[in-house]
Amino acid sequence: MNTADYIQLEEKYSAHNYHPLPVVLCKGEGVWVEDVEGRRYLDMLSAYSALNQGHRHPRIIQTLIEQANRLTLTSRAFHTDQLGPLCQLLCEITGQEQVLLMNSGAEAVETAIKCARRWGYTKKGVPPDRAEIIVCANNFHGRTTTIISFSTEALYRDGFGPFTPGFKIIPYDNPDALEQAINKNTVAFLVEPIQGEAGIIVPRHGYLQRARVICHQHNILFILDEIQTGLGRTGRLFCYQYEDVRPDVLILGKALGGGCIPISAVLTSREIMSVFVPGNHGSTFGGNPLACAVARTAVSVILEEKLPERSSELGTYFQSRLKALNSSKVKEIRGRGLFIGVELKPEAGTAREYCEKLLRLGILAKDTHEQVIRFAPPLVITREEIDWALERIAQALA
Ligand code: IF1
Repeated sequence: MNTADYIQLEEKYSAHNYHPLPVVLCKGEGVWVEDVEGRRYLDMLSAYSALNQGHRHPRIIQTLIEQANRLTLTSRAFHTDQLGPLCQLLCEITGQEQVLLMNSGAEAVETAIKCARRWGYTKKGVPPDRAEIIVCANNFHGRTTTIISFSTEALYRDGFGPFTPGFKIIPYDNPDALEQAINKNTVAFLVEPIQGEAGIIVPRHGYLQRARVICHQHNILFILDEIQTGLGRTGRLFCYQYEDVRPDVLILGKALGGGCIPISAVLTSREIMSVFVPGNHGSTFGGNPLACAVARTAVSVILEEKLPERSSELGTYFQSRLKALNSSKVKEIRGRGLFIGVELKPEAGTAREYCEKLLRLGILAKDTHEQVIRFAPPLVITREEIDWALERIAQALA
């Protein structure tokens, strides 16, 4: 079968909830992937930052195989020798006290929402069923019915109601709006440190710090969704470290699974986590030993290979070289570390067209919001590989 055959098969038998670029991948190693025709591509999407360690990192695959040969799944009806060590490691690197493991990012966000609501009722004294959570316009936190209830993107919501109440939407990067939106029933502020799907929107420096202080003053939980920005992507282990603030509740996912297995986590204090008691929350696969083992190696690869530092250094280099292209097609280049958005001028055409051009030149990148090309390669990328990409990006933007 060739590219057209595989695409046709997907068209026929897979739901059409995506519009992938026309390439059929079958192999990956490091920053490179190969399609069924034997063509090679530099992956500059990294599965939306789930591949920070690159494709099939040897240490991660070794752990995967070893653990697969020992124990894969028990459910949480029993203890395992993998859950505790991972939770300990995650607490050590975040300064949090306890962890609740789930599978997907959306599930972890749901878990954080449930945590905040129950904290509001049991610790803050909010009257039953009145808890409110403040979120930002243009957020992306996942696709469950509750999470899309507070999305501002029609595409994610249309036809999926009725929606879950209890959310208040304010503009992003606006601490005054946060302060004004708070009332006695507010239990939390849920926010991305950089808005990814919205088009790599970097808030002004000091935003997180101010939001953190406001949350503290009003006794509401400051919840950071670092599912995409976390684990090295933006040039720090966690994006919040740019402002030296620690969230009350931290949500991780994506790269925690080392690019090969879904696993997500909610981290918080012992006090806040105590809202969860046996039976009131859980998941069959959450915290399974296979995912825990992989996550432990996934994190230690990030630390030992200094991937946040790499992201910072190479991200600065990549961004400055992109700016130096001085392309007349480009309106703005922004981002932090290797989390970069190139916004095209409306008259230059859509980002999708440029991603198709880049694909033909051997680069995988993905458009977001019509006009933004997102560049977020695995953090193991080298300067030479960035130079290789830049030549082709220059061609595409010429
Ligand atoms: C898709 C976007 C990125 C996330 C943040 C939670 C989740 C995500 C900050 C949910 C997931 C993914 C989902 C993926 C595409 C991708 C995405 F374009 F849709 F918005 F990365 F920018 N919080 N983002 O970015 O995590 O449940 O998916 O594990 O196709 O929906 P999940």
